[in-house]
Amino acid sequence: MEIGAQTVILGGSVAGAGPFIAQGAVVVDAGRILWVGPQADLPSDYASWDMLDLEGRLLTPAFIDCHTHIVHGGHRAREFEMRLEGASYEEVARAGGGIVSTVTATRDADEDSLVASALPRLDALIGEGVSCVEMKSGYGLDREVELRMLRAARRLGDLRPVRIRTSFLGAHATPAEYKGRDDAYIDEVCIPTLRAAHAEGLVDAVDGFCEGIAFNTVQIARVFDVARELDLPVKLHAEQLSNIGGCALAAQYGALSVDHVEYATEADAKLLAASGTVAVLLPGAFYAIRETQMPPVAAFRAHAVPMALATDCNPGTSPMTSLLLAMNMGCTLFRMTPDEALRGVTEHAARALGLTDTGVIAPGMRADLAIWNVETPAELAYRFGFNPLHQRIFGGKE
Ligand code: DI6
Ligand code: FE
Repeated sequence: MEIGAQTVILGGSVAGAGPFIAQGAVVVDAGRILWVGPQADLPSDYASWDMLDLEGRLLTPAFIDCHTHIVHGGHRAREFEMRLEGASYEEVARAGGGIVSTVTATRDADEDSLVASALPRLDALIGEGVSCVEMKSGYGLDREVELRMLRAARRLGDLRPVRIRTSFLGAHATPAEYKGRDDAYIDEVCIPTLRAAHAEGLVDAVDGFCEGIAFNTVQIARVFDVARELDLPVKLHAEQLSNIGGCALAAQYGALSVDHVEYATEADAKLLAASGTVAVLLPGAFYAIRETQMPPVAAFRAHAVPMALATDCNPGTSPMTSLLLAMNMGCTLFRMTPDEALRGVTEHAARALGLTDTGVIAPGMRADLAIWNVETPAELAYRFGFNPLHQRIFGGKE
């Protein structure tokens, strides 16, 4: 199916435009959505425009993967085997594996090979209707390689029709050369590198890993203070393995999102609701490390905390490149509804990135759309290991 600059999409159902529309129409003009509603109400002015017939298919906003570490060197299949032999994620990390082993592999990779190794992962996401991918640094942990990762992320956006948002994650782990000197790492490397990356236009948001095996709230706050000074939004890996106050800190800084949040409490949910922070649930990591603590989905729901879903695509705890699978896991493992899962990879994922022009089908929004070989939104979350994408539309183009 061809799509012209001025096109009316009709003949199927539409989700992600407010209430589900069983027989809907969407008018696209120059890459933007001009009109959406029931087909029966379509204004006659558009009668002469190009038509794209859904032939009964479902139209949704294109998907957004709002949390990935897709740029990285190497893989950690050996660590996977170690965990199968009984080691925990924390034990592997303390034994010099974990994040730090990917740091070695990433430092050994030049920019071209970082781009080349990330491309198939990015293509897998795009092949499932993804129009926007967040990518973090955090496996360089020195100035040169953190910048290299962010430059590679930007280049990926030039190589493919996809929007890239970058997050600076210098506060991901302390590298071997600073072992035992976490504060010195934050002050001497992380913060100056953030300033340099920002000066080069490489940073859309600032992230951190707030955890017993990573950084405490005082250290993260020092990084967030610099983000504030640079007028950059913040987000935080919080409450993944324990609760050390990450959500409360993030809420205090008006964070776009807190991510993982298995160990968040109802009190955290209240704070997040008040600060308008999105809870990004990452069921791939939950599954891969066989976590048993469930994120407080009922509390998030009760307090109207928006929930997003993402792949957390990374070589250690979530070597996953499927948002459709994340949707299924969000429902099966976390008891989200299929409707919450769909909003989690569209509307709320956009919000977790601070994007206001995508993620919903509404007049004025970018025409980032996905057409699926299914009849109902629930089918997207229900199957797993199956890709029903028919066509992806990015900024009004196929
Ligand atoms: N939490 C995660 O799940 C990833 N990073 C983080 O802060 C794991 C990263 C890794 O193990 O390489
Ligand atoms: Fe992560």
